[in-house]
Amino acid sequence: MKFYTLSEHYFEEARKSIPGGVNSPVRACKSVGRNPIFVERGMGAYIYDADGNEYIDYVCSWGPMVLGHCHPEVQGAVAEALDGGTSFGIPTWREVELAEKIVAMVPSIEKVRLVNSGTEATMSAIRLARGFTGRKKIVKFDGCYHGHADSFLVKAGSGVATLGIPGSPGVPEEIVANTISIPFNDPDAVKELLKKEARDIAAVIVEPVPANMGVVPPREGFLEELRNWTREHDILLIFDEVITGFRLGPGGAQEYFGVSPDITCLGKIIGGGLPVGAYGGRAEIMDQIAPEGPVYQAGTLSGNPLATAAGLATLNVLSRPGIYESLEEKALQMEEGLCDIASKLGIKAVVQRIGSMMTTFFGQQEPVTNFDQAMASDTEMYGAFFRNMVELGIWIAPSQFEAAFVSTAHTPDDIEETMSAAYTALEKLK
Ligand code: KE4
Repeated sequence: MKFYTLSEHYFEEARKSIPGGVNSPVRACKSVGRNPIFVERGMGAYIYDADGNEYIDYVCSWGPMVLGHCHPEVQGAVAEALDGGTSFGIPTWREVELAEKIVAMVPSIEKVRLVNSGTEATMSAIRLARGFTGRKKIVKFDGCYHGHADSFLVKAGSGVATLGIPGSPGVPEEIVANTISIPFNDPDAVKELLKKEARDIAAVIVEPVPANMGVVPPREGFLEELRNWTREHDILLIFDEVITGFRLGPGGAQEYFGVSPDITCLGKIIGGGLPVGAYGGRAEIMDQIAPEGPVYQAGTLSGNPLATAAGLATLNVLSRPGIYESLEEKALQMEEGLCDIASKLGIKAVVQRIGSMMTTFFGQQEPVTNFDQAMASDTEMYGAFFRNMVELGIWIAPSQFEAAFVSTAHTPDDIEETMSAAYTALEKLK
């Protein structure tokens, strides 16, 4: 039996000075019916809460910790950078090294601008697209989440879906009037829209593998069609690879599917756990960004010495042979284990995985291909599963509409232990 005395006390205190006691809504665990734990530290695939409880971690900070916690090369790189200072607001060579690494790994990127978060990357990317095309409208897909910039809070996924907030107060309708959201995986909806509005559309932004309504893989050919139709109408295609970047492989989803966007947004893994976002693309587009061009974007801590050190160390490790094959093997072991348990216990659930990210949708028997279907999942069951797994020492995403991530630090034994916990957790729900 676990105790959460300190976590409970910390949460009570936190709510007195931080809205909801958290600095990002989904951490509050509201949708899964329990209060959050407060983490003290992490090591490898494990995290430890304030009361000393140990968990195998599949949230991995929502994706960044693809090498697990306290990877020696990342820690060492940050420690070394720390000796030289924390921020200058003056160019440093390591920013160029990280930029060059991103250019080398991501097929469609010739130039890249570093920022501090995924939200900054996506909001800058749509400003750039509007500046480059002279058009106003942006197209997104229901259930995709691109961060919390005003333009994106329309039928968004992640915390917006988790908390069931239709959009968000404070976002003027004039802003969202320029954002069109249509169903994912629906070629007819795309064709229909482009027929009517193509000339006013600056960009289509998409998570090439949505992971913010749970993991919903693109239908065969959907991304290719999106690429062809946008190119046909001189509309920029933006891949939001904040999650899939360096997660699905060195070149992310665009390499995995062989589809080349005009602009790519990155985050999470490229900071190795420290705050880094980035957006990049062809030089002719990126050279529109100040001070080279007229589209303004800036940031005090962009390219921060510690964050770029952590990011560069992470990408260097990920560039080594065998890394993604090993991630694939362990993630497959987890997917097969979960499917096996659900069928043994006769539980309605669908496991959807690409690479080392996956979601178990409860109450589903057919593949989940879009947001409406995802929203029909049994979130009550997910919450009960989450609570049982916490008691059994396994930390998964506190939301049905997120992904579980496997890191290089997870071992086959960790996965095995997780599967026996999942069996116990689900058996209790029968
Ligand atoms: P950040 O601003 O949170 O760094 O990134 C925004 C973002 C952009 N694009 C995609 C595809 C994303 O998934 C995100 C952020 N992801 C969520 C979880 N899926 C962050 C977790 C949270 O909000 O606390």
